[in-house]
Amino acid sequence: MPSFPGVDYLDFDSLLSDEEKLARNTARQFVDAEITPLIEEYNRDGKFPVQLVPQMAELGLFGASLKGYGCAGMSNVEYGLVTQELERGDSGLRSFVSVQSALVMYPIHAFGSERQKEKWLPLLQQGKAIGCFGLTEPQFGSNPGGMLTRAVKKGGDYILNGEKMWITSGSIADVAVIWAKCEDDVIRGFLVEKGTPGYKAWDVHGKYSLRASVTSGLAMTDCKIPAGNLLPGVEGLKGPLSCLNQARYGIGWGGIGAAMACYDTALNYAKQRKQFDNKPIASHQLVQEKLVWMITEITKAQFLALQVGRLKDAGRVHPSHISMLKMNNVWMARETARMAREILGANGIVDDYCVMRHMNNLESVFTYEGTHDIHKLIIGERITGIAAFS
Ligand code: TGC
Ligand code: FAD
Repeated sequence: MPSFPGVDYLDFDSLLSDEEKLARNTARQFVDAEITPLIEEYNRDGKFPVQLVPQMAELGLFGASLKGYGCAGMSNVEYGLVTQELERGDSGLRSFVSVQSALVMYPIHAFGSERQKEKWLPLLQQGKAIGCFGLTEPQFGSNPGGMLTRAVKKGGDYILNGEKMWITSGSIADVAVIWAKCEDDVIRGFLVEKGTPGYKAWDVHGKYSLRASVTSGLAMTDCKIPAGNLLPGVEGLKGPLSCLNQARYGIGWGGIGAAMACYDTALNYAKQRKQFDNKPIASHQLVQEKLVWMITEITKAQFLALQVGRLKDAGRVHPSHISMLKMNNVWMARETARMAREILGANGIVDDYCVMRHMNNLESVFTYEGTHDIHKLIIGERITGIAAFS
């Protein structure tokens, strides 16, 4: 049995099926046994625990909500509960799984040729190949439609030139899903394999956030890609944005996991730490106020995630619903981590406890996959009909 007790103030579990609870508990057990004991060391050293990849594959965590090609075929709610648990361990581990599943396997599954699917999906599912997703560029983050990366058709090949930045798993990836503008100015996706002449990856150093995750830059200089590596099933910005819907959904659940870890740590600490008349700090109203805020927001976030998951499983979700989930739950987790840090006092700043690691990680999560404010604007457009991006 997993050692983490969960956070369930309003009998959330009663809304889950046995299969959903099993998926969550399996991931919970994996996190408690394999991630929690080593994550502080890997975070301190700035290393991704790559040795966990085969175990994650064995548990069916890669491409978990896809069907066929060896994938687990989980429901969206099951997949969400898995990403919740992974992020309770560390946002970097959840990032790895999100990228592999939602940003690499999903586009190949949804938009790839049968040959591309048969070649890559089993390898990616088994963790024998690692993938990355190159959309962001040094000058184009929130506005990926402005990208400068170009793909020019030459005989039976495409020639790619450009640079991608802030790419999770970039330098360890065997295959990169690269989004580039073609001669007709339409964005298309390409599979670029490690070792292709003219393709280079390097790591970003000096990160205070997501230290247990690989973040890279990618450069393509006259990089020749066979035309068979073009993803034939999609054209335009809706290609990469469809992938982001899948990843943002998992992140919305992930925020709950990071918040649960911080709340649980702060609650236990507050009950044990004594100040003034040998009383636990949990006996003070100002400390209780923080703990109550946390559990209330975690509880609201759970119901939001479950409803978005149920809509997604029913085929009724809109991207702006997923924006609300990502925006609210990551904000909630970031605030929870900061409050937990306060409750731990000086102990909150060292890695004997998980809270400052989560707090720092959540700065990246707040920014990637659409910043908090970009999601506000997506929801704003949905309710007013007016786009306010530019
Ligand atoms: P816009 O004109 O609104 O749309 C262009 C076309 O795309 C369609 N579309 C979508 N399709 C599917 N899903 C969505 N969520 C979609 N949103 C829009 C739209 O219907 C249109 O289709 P069509 O057929 O008419 O052409 O595009 P815009 O240029 O105005 O941009 C809108 C905006 C700002 C919302 C979008 O660019 C955006 O979401 N920006 C944020 C960028 C972002 O999230 N980047 C993430 C990079 S990947 C990453 O961070 C990975 S971190 C991974 C990890 O480690 O976990
Ligand atoms: P900018 O777009 O420059 O935004 C800066 C600020 O301006 C933000 O606060 C933003 O909200 C605000 N802003 C921008 N436009 C508007 C507007 N219209 N109205 C109001 N405010 C606005 N990308 C990938 O493609 N693949 C990956 O695997 C990947 N992994 C990442 C991993 C990490 C650790 C990080 C930190 C980032 C990753 N990214 C990845 C990139 C990420 O998606 C971008 O950082 C994000 O989209 C924001 O872009 P930017 O950093 O260029 O910020």
